[in-house]
Amino acid sequence: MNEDHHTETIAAIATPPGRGGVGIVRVSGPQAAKIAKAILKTVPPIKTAFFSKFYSENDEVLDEGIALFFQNPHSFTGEDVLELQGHGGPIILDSLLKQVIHLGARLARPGEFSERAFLNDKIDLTQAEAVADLIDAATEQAAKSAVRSLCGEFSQKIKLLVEEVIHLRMYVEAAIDFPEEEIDFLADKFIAETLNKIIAELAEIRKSAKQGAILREGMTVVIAGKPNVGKSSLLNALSGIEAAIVSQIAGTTRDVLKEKINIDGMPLHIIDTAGLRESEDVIEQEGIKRAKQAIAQADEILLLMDATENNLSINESLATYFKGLSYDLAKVTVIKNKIDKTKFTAGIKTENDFLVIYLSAKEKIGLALLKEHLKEKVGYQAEAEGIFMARRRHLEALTIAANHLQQGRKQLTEYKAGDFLAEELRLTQQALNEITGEFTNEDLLTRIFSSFCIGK
Ligand SMILES: Nc1nc2c(ncn2[C@@H]2O[C@H](COP(=O)(O)OP(=O)(O)OP(=O)(O)O)[C@@H](O)[C@H]2O)c(=O)[nH]1
Ligand SMILES: [Mg+2]
Repeated sequence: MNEDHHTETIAAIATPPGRGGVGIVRVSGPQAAKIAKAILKTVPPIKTAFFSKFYSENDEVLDEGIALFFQNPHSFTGEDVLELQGHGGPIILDSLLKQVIHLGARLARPGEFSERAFLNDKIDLTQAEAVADLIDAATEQAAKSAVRSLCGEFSQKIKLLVEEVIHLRMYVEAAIDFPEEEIDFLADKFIAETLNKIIAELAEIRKSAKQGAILREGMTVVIAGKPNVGKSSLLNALSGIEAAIVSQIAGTTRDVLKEKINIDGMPLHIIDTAGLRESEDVIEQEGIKRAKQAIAQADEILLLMDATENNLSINESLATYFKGLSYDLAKVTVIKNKIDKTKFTAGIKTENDFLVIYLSAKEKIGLALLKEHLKEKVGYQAEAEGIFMARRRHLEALTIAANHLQQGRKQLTEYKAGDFLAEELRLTQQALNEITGEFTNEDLLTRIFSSFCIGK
């Protein structure tokens, strides 16, 4: 972070653009009091609604309204903060902002108020992210979980876990310092038990965080398979609109098509792709290349097959169509489509260790089964309490932490290697600290805060 940030005073219009009853200009930094004095002719009493005229530099009245002054460190950013609540017209607010900038503030970057709050230890990173998530929340449940994160529920859980990891790490490191006692020390049940307890707690947190991420971002479900099996028909059936072109010509879809759907409040991004086959057509080749990229990045993969045909087995199909692709087999659900033209009825079966759903995209038979399956697979619970808003970045850090703990357990139980266990615990701690921002690089901070809106 550039150190100047702390000495510069920043300002922005904090209310949305357009007309409204009230419009707010927010100012934060060491010059806030001086700016208040120029615009209001006095510094308002701290944390008190102060009705006043807002003056321009030539003593013209720009507007009148409520001014609020917060003195550092007792403000959102931890700095002196001035809020001018005037009337919500774009021209008035612009001229007020211009005046504030003329008096020595500069325009805030997106998320800069939250960034300062973070840098001044008023909030941690998950809380700062929750501010943005709350503003962006698209459903009531998403908003509720963002509030939980904002109030620090998520961070608190992470911090407690970090405490436990540190405690265990110190215990193990103490053992390493006395090598002659190490063997016995590692056989000590306390270490194994504590480690298992931490692993179980982390698993719980991951479950809740995953729910939060599902709500916030929506999982990506890719429909893939050879041409003409009904991929685009399935996208249309799930989204309820004729989003994709359907035809009996193999190779109809070339682009990657994305539709956002909602199953009982669970957002999902459904992606239709070009049929996978060897093709001489350059456009189709490009479509297939993009289809493969989508498959590699998918959270869930629906391998679509034509139930009226019976040439390739599931394993052969995967080997043929997903050749050269890296994907997780656990993500794959097989769909046998077009059952209306067969003797099959809608249903879910297990075949060769794969879940297979029989349905008809065209006749809309068995779609409810697929939707239920997706909810279950993603682990979505519409009524779950205690979910906190989480982002992909948090899930990734939690996964890294979990992997280090597993490695640590292996070092302990299989190799009796205390020093390696200690190292795994250190890496676990580091991954967890990245979530709250105790240990975070600057790039990440810039990325996070620049996605915020201005005035936050
Ligand atoms: N009878 C029947 N026909 C279907 C069903 N689903 C799709 N079709 C038909 O199968 C043909 C191909 O459907 P699409 O949805 O275009 O197939 P696709 O997999 O997207 O094909 P490409 O984009 O070429 O890869 C069309 O004629 C559809 O009407 C189904 O459930 N039953
Ligand atoms: Mg298609």
